[in-house]
Amino acid sequence: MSSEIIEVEASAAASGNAATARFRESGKTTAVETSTERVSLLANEVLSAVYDTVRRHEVTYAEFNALKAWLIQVGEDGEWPLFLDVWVEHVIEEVATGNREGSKGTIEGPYFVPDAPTLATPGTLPMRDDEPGTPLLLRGSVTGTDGTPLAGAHVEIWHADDDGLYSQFAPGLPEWNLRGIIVADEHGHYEINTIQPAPYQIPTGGSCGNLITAAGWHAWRPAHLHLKISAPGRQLLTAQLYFEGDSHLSNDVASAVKPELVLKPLPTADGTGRHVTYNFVLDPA
Ligand code: MBD
Ligand code: FE
Repeated sequence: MSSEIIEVEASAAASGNAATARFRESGKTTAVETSTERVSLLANEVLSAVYDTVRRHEVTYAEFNALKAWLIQVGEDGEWPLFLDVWVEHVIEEVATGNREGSKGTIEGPYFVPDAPTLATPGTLPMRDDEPGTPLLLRGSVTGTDGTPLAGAHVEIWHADDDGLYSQFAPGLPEWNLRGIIVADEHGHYEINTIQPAPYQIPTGGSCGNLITAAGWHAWRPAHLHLKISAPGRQLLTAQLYFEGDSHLSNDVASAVKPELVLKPLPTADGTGRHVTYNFVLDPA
């Protein structure tokens, strides 16, 4: 496994620009097939909502110009992925997955990187020798909604470290720190050793932070693990798991918490870490 240190400058613009570059590389923009009628309908409805707001609240030229300057800044900071994932993705995810019977998922967010190292189960995520944080053992099963154990399912996990930093989006971290793909065994069981992530503030030094400050909001997300669970013939499940007792469960800036996604870890027998079981159920493709 590579221990290359990826140098990313420690600023909101640097993490924003890294997220923008990752999005451009992701290929997510290539398969859009939307009719002119639908583009017109959606654009007109969004613009109508803007006109309503302007009329209802008598928005001034000064406010209009502040908006223009702010939108320009969002692009310069590379924060369109951050803005859209924090304030819009949750409703896209709700609509996209509303008819599923299997496990609940939630938003992906801006910090996924494909092609993480693959590990057999039980596996330990790549981490530094002195990685700070409480050890966490996450294990469970992956089955279909029909109850079939999904042998060889992929449990992909990525999360922030004890300082709330994601590898490849913050300076000085090994390339794949706290990122990996665990391959479930022949019974569909998986077991991952990692550390518990810290409560997390979205970057505050850029335009999204400016909006939060100007509006008197806060930048916190509850501590979370990001996951993508996949198996042939099943729908991809993109999820996050949270921790009972976190004070930001009820006021996540990204509105991405669901009660089904809250873990209740127990102390390990030796008292040094925590363990928890979580089972994933995948809908048919
Ligand atoms: C994150 O880590 C995150 O998960 C989301 C949704 C937005 C910003 C940073
Ligand atoms: Fe995150």
